[in-house]
Amino acid sequence: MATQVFKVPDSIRKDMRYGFCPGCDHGVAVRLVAECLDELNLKEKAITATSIGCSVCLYDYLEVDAVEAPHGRALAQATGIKRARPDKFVFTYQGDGDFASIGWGESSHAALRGENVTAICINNTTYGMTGGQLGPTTLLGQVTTTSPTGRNLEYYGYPIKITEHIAMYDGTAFAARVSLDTVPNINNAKKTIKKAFEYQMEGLGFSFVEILSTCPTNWRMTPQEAHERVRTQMMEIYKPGVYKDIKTLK
Ligand SMILES: Cc1ncc(C[n+]2csc(CCOP(=O)(O)OP(=O)(O)O)c2C)c(N)n1
Ligand code: SF4
Repeated sequence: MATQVFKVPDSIRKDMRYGFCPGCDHGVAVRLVAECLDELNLKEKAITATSIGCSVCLYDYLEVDAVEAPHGRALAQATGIKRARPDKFVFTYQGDGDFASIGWGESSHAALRGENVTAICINNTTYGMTGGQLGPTTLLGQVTTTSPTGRNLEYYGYPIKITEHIAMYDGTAFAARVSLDTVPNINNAKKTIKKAFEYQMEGLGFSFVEILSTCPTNWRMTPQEAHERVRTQMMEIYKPGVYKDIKTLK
C-alpha cells in the first residue's frame, strides 16, 4: 500500500490559490508556518495579526482566525488579543517595512514588554507590494525605485539588523534569523519557527524569527538569481543564527 509522504497542511485553506509572484519566498514561509501550526496542534486556538504588504495575504491562506492590522500595528493588535485571550496562540506575520519602519515602535516595545506572542518578519530588503521602494533593510548600494543610484550611506544611513536589535531586549525569549535559499536552510527555518511557537506555548515571553526572503519581481531577477543574491549579499550582512535563547542564557 502506498504511503503518503507529502500533503497540503491542514492549516492551509484549500479553496484559495497563492497570489505571490513566482519564486517569492513568502509562499515557502507561509507553508512552514502552516506545517508548524499542524504539528503543534494549534490550528483551532491560533489567532494571527497580519500586516500590510505582501504578507497581508496570510489571512486568506491560513485556516485560522485572523485580524488585519493597519500598516505597522500588528504587534499592538497581537498584544491586545493575547492579553484579552491568554488561552489563544497569537502570532504576527509581517514584512520588514511593516515591522521595522512604520511599525518599529510597536515591534520593539512589544519585545521590551516581553509580550507572550510570536512575530515572524519577512526580510526581502524592499517594500514589495508597493513597487520596490527603499526600506529599512535595503542594503548599502542596493538599487530600488526610490534609490535609483543605490542606497547611499551619507543620505540614508545604515540598514537595520532587526534580529540583533530584538535580541537585545530583556523581554525577548527567543530571536533568530533564518534563510530559505536551500533545502537544509528551509528545514532549519521550520525547526526555528516551531521553537519560537513552543516558547510562546511555554509562556516564556516574546519570540521572534526573521526570515531572509526573495522578491524576484522588484529585484528584477529570476528566482535562481534571487536566491543567489540572498546567499552572496544578504547573508553576508544579515547573518543567520540564533541571537537569543532564554533557555541557554548564562
Ligand atoms: C499607513 C500606511 N502607509 C503606507 C501604506 C502603503 N503600503 C502598503 S504595503 C507597503 C509596503 C510593505 O512593505 P513590507 O512591509 O516590506 O512588505 P512586503 O510587501 O515587502 O512583503 C506600504 C508602504 C499603507 N498601506 N498604510
Ligand atoms: S512583490 Fe515581491 S514580496 Fe510581493 S509577492 Fe511579488 S515577489 Fe513576493
